[in-house]
Amino acid sequence: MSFSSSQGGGDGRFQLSESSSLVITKGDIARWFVDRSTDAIVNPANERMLGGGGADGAIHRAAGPELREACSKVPEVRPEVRCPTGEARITPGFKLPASHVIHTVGPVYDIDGNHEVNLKNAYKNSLKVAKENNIQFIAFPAISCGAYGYPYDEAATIAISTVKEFANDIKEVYFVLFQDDIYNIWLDKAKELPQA
Ligand code: AR6
Repeated sequence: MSFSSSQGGGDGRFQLSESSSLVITKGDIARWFVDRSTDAIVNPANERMLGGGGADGAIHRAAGPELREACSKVPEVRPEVRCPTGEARITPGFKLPASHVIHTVGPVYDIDGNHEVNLKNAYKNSLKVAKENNIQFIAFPAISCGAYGYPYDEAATIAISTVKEFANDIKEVYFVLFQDDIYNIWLDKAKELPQA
């Protein structure tokens, strides 16, 4: 793997199926890549899809203004909504090391009555868009665990189980996690996966 974690520490590698692995690592998702052609990072965006703070801000800064330009061309499904909560859209990565960005929108924990389903859908639809675009390597952040306020433990359960269920046909699924506490929770949850 070409990506090196910015904060050091060991990566956890787990088998999801015969053909897919899961890697839990620390670092900045805007710097992640594997092969620069069949790899994608997932952007925890908002429904407007024109940038924001957190990981979204870091991804747009690293990609350059062409990313915002490409996002602005994604058709609105209703005024100011290019990607409804739980759905996913794909663009090129422009100046990012990874070749593609899959934009998804997680639920705002406190105000979304359907937050479990919507968080699951954000992971599931990102993987679906990845497969439709022949992505072999995909990196997720902890969707909704920043500005959107999802409790880490609950989010980890949904993230790992959904990836386990829908990662087939993708060689490697990464979680690139910025915070030590979230990294440790994700690692513990992944250790519960059955291994051959
Ligand atoms: N690499 C990896 N993870 C990161 C990075 C990074 N460079 N930066 C932050 N994180 P958030 P959300 C972690 O707020 O909760 C934006 O303004 C962060 O520590 O980025 O889904 C959007 O435009 C946290 O664990 O996404 C939306 O409006 C996780 O990424 C809204 O925030 C997610 O935090 C989306 O909120």
